[in-house]
Amino acid sequence: MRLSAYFLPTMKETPSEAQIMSHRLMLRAGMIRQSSAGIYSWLPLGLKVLERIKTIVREEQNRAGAQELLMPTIQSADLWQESGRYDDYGKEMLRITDRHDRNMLFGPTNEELITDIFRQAVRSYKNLPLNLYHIQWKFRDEIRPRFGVMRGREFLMKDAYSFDKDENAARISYNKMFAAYLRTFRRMGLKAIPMRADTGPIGGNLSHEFIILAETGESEVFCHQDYLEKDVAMDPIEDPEALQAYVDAWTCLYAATEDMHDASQYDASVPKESQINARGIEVGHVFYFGTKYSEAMNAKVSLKEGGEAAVHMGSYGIGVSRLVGAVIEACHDDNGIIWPESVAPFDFGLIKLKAGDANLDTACDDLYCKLTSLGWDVLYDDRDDRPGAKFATMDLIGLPWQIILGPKGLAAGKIELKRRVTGEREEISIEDLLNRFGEKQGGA
Ligand code: 5CA
Repeated sequence: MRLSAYFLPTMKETPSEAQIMSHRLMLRAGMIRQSSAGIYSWLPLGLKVLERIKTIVREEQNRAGAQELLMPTIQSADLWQESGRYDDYGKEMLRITDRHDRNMLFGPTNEELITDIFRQAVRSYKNLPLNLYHIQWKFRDEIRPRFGVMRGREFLMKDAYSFDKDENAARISYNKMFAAYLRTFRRMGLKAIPMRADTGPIGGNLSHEFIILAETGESEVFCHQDYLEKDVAMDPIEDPEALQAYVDAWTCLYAATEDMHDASQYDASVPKESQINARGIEVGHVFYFGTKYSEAMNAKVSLKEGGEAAVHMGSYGIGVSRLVGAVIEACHDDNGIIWPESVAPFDFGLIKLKAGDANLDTACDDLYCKLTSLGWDVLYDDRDDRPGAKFATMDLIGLPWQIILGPKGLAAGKIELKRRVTGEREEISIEDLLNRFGEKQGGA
């Protein structure tokens, strides 16, 4: 993409309404614009990051055996009346009436709708286990939307729902999602810690929040410092016992959110020097709630041993749009964003230092074409602007690699390659650059 033609409305000034770094940087880097409180438009650069995060989430859900579908944003109130949550959900639910005066709502979550889809189609234990997910916009009329996309009113969520014949089988589904979540966040360059958590309006008694430690996080959390070094298994673990052992190894240390923090257990079981009391961002939340919805909504399957029983369910959320902010909170410096390669909106920023130099134009255009044809996504700053302004824009938008090419370098056959995360610079020939990066490899 040529920057001269790209819609990238960056801002030099720090927007006064933004209190935390990720919100400021998303506005300044031209990623989002607020349309009303807690509701945002995603501009091209922001949308690219959102899409890359979605892709990682989707790949890991599929790898864990979940199947993607797409449910609507607008739901009928009837199903929520059946589960009893229509009244319980209170003012956070955006209620709508259609032209026939029917009660509708903008979905804050989808337990009811998915249970309805399930009960219409599945009657037998033979069709289990089943895990269905979608990546869809949600609306929650938060009292205090803030911090940009971190606590929005409209936000993008991945929500998965598992159906199993009994509690043991449901535990396997829970564990699979648990392991998939660790992999998902790791692929985005994040260190997420699973913490025992309250279940709130979703219900149930087994639940973990996945938390990224950050000073600006909204949750107060407590954990053993060994979590900071713990390894994530990147390959799915198929054997249920091995999977349970893996989850146990992750949860045997103490980690809990404020709501669940049991001071005596923490103080007794974790040596003082290993205790971390910090703030964090909740990027995912998994729940096992048994038959709460299946009983209320009569979602039953026939059993092998005869008779029938309500299915055991869990739900598994990832804050997809929140993650864009969370990655920035974890990866930035004074000059701007520092994207991990896996979620960066472009792989390279190519800076042409001078406009109106025919040789330089040809060399830059040629390098841009070559990198692009090798599969790399390149943002080519071909504008007629000061070098200082170009450097500042590239640092602000945080692409992993900057390639800087000017008339002097070209005469010596060299480009400058800068790595955004370390600031390291090196001079190499165009040929060496192309050999070093080669073709872009896809996937994990
Ligand atoms: N039905 C369950 C699991 S699918 C559920 O709704 N869980 S949740 O309420 O914990 O939300 C899932 C994830 O969505 C959270 O972990 C968080 O990362 C994200 N999220 C929740 N509320 C917001 C919000 N107001 N703005 C941005 N992201 C949010």
